[in-house]
Amino acid sequence: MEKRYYKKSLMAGVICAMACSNLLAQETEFDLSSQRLEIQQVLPVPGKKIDHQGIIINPTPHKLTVDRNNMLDIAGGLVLKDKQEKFAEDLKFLTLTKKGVKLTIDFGKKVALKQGVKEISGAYTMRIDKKGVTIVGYDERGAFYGIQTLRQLIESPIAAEKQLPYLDINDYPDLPNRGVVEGFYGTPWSHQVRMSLIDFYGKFKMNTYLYGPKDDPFHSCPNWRLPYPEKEAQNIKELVQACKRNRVDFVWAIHPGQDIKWNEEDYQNLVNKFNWMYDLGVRDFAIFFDDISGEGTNPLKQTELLNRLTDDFVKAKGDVSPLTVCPTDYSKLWANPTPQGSLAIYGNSLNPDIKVFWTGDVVCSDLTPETMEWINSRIKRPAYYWWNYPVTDYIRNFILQGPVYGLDTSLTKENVCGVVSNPMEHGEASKLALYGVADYTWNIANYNPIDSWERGLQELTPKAKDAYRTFAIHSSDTENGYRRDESWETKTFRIAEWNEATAQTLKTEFEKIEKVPAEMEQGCENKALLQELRPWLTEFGKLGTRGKQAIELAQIYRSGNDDSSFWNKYVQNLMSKEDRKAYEAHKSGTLKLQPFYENAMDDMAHGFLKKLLGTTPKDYKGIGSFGNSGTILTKLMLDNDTTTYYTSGIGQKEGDWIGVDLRDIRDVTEISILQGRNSVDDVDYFDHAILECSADGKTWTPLIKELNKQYVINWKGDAVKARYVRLKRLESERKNYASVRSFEVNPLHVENLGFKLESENPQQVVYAFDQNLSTFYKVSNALTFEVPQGTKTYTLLMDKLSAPLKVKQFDKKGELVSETSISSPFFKLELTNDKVTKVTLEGKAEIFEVVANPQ
Ligand code: LOG
Repeated sequence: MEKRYYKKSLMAGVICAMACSNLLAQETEFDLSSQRLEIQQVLPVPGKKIDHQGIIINPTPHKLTVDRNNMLDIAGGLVLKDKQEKFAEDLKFLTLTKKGVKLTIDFGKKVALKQGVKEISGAYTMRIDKKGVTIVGYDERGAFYGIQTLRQLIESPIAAEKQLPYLDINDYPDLPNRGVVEGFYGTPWSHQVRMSLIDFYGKFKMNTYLYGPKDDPFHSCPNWRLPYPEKEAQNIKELVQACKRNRVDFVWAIHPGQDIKWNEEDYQNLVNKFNWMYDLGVRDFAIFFDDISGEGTNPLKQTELLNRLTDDFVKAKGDVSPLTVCPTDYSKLWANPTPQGSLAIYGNSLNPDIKVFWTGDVVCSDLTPETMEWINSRIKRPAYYWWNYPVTDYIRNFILQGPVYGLDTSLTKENVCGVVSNPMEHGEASKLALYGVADYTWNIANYNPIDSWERGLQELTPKAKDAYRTFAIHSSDTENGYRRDESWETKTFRIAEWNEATAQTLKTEFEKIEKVPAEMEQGCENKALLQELRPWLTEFGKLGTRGKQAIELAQIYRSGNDDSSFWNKYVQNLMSKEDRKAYEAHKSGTLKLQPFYENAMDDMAHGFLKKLLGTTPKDYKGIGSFGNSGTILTKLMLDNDTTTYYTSGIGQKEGDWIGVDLRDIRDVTEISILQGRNSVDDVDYFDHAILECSADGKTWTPLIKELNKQYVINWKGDAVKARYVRLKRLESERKNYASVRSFEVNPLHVENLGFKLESENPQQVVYAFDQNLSTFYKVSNALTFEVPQGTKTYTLLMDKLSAPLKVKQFDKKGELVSETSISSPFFKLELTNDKVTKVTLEGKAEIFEVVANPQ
């Protein structure tokens, strides 16, 4: 199901507001000078890399004391004393022998008490000394976690020679519920990926896997009432078994709300389904009421159902755990805050054993004490945090590989009863984030985002860590969603701020990026991970190449003495329509790298044309009041392509505006704007607006005082001196994004050119003469233009030519004066004599500009 549109129809404004959390800081009066920069507000990632001195254990243990002077030699194997005979299957990573060093494993309240193990499920101690290795768990799960710690210790660099240092660990989880909710829209995980992930949860001490993929029809509509077909049922059985092996609770969730009837029949349907699932081995259940509309949203009915199921199903079975629920009001964004609201109803009437999900202030948001206080006071219990990260179902062209951060480190289980991450449909590529989530939920106060991420990279790609790290650091941001920091070690710049050392460093980084795809193919042993990453790696490599070439090009540009070579290399390094499509489908580097490339190319094009013209070219820049108004995204309304558009990416509000900066004060006589993503029924536009202009960016003159529900805006009038033109929102109820397909000021018309033209496309031909290199005209057969008096030469700036182009010069009588054939995209055409009155270009070409010169 396509996420965004689904949401739009069901819950207006949900998605539009979900991205707002970090960006709403843009309230203040807009500073036009800051529009020159990429304005990207993201919080930096906290923490730093630590030297673990050869011992890598994730999640970070609470108490660990090491005596490096004494080592236990395990090269000869270990003699197992598994006091309760539970762990034979969990020790395959060890060599077990009949004689040698002892490994004692035990658990239970009594022995735990003696060893000082915390009275918490999952707590354990591990001691290594001359007597051997001793693991004591508070419960079976605790002992299992002790074994995971031992395994990681043995895999750590310190144990390379099969020697373990003497040590003492006393460890326990901070939160009782830690793990993953497979709760995204899109292709559910494959069975294989699920099995691999379940082992991953066990290894890193996560104890919960909630099964609830939105696009599993037997979890949600239309088939929630039906049993799983045989194959799927068998798979679920296997998942339950895999979870058991890994001491993970397999929680099967149902999503019945879109068509549930609050009657006895549907109650029975639900119980029947739960019974079928019970028969497959499921002992933990959840009901999700998120993203629904209609009758199903009724909180009284929801709580009634949950309470009845608790009594008649959960308790009656005896071996089923308390239920978990995701309420319809799962985020503060639209939750009714009053004592009559659904959350208060939950608080007052829902069985206190039932865990209640919460996604925070918006759908994808940080976990803060404030948001927990807000929800907990209403539902009267510590909520269960559903963290919508690294989920990408609302930005499927991204693959999020950045650090796990935005989770407050002062929280305890009194504030939040658990945290589950909702990952990407790319299960293997989600492991990097899950490694961090495992760390945070286990040891909150000591959570160090950067360090955890560095360890995660090493864990996932031990033989290609550097390559994976390079990809990951530049593949963290969402561009238009839950913003994440990206490329934080990289400094980019504008061509005008050139500094040789910075340029060299950036070039080296691009060269590194170029090599990443091959290095990952070589060194990434997890082929399933590689397969998920591959389309992004391919695009990432190309970004490296064009970034590097942009810097090489800048060197020619700055030397200023080889126009032909500059232009040839410039067009070589332009992204074609196909390149853009491919990049758009698998994006990375959106925070710094691609903007560097775009800005560098545009700035050089502008400067180059300025030199050729001797005056400022007529291209202009997009500006506005939104967080992304200063970014390359505004180019989409200036690209002469009405199928692409700039979008604010956050909800509009009073006073918002979108406009252009003409770079110089000009006589403005005509403006054409296409608002919205279409001109028929789109919601992403200003439905009440004013069109105005300004010379200084401070005093604004209205051109059209009031526009009501107008997608197409045209203004013509007496010349007004202005540098800025904008469309500003007036009072309105609307909270959608704002989008603009096209924003043209003083569009050039053939009749105003001052010379005659013969062309195949009179609408477009002006783009070859508009003193603007961001537009071009495509010649399919021929273009003829009249030579104005005094012109001596022309410079033709074209895209790469697929075949030679003929240039013919004619005199007044139409006689051919000369003919040349050209194959370079840069051509200086000298007119043969002053009798030449017409030039014809014959062939196929994309002409960015025809520059006429008097010399
Ligand atoms: C859905 C979830 C989806 C996520 C991110 C919850 C509770 N439900 O807005 O299935 O993956 O957003 O797009 C959601 O978050 N609703």
